[in-house]
Amino acid sequence: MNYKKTITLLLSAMTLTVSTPALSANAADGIIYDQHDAKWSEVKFDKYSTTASTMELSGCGIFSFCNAIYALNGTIADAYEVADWAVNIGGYRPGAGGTYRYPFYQQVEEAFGERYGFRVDGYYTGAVTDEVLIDHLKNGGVAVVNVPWHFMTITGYNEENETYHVLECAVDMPKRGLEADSWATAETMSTGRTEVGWYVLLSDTGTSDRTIPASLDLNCDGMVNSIDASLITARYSEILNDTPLSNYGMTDDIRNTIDTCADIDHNGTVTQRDADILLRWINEMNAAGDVNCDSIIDGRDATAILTYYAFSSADNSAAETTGLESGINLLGDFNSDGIIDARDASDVLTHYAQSSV
Ligand SMILES: [Ca+2]
Ligand SMILES: [Ca+2]
Ligand SMILES: [Ca+2]
Ligand SMILES: [Ca+2]
Repeated sequence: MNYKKTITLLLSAMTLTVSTPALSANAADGIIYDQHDAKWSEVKFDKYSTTASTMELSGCGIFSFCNAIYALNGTIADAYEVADWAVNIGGYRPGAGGTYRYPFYQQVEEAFGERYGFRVDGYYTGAVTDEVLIDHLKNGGVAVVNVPWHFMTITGYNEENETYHVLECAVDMPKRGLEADSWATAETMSTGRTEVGWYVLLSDTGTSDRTIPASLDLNCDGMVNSIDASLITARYSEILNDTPLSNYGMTDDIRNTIDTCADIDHNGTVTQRDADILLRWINEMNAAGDVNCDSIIDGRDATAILTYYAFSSADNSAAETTGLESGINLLGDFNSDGIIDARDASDVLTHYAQSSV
């Protein structure tokens, strides 16, 4: 049992009273589509108008819908495909009024509901303070809302301070004053450019395909885990700084794979957002304790947790110890006490010993 030997050695090498800061999972609830991403200035549909017909200028209804689906259940709706469909049914008329909410929401469930795992629970002319909207948000639903000349997404309601979690797909648009992802008061969402006058309720049906694509095993080691996400981050950094990196075993083959397979949010380029989406999926689709995501909770996971803990306890900030750091962050708190430490490693081992008898 090499693992047990490793664990014993590591355990004896460290002081268990040193505690690491509590690590909590990243909510990663943010937007999936920013209509100001460069790609969307080049995607246009000329069926209704040949001017101002790009998705950058008129795609807010499409992007807000796609952002709502991602917030709802982590599924990435392909904004181009949705737009193309909506253009054909008259639900999206770029340059001629943008999204036509009624044809769009009367038909979108039939077209995409099963694949993206949602249903339309009705649409209403009304205000953000409507009980039906607040109840829906409290029950885990999301909403696309219409404000003057624009659509946005609301994904949550905080009863304590009566604020709404709002996703703005037109990032860096100061005239509405909201970030991509923010909490806003009922007053804000009832005033001026952010006054909600109509909303549609969307609920999760659990039918979307939530398998992580095998093509995201970027380093071809048979597992899609946080090392693959870290490779995306490293590649983004390479592109940004025009400097090659050797982190996480980066090679030219892996670079090519990332460039062709890792644009998860379909915005035309590999960025940190793609890595963040993969991390959200890793978090949601693997069991706590299975930090390397090979569907077995065993000594490998315990070793990774312990190695990470040993280095972080020693305050070794250069600790790129296992390559699985972000996965350990998300999945390493096996005993759910809010801290990732040697007890998790030990409990993983106990669990493994019991389940492998
Ligand atoms: Ca991999
Ligand atoms: Ca991307
Ligand atoms: Ca494992
Ligand atoms: Ca723990």
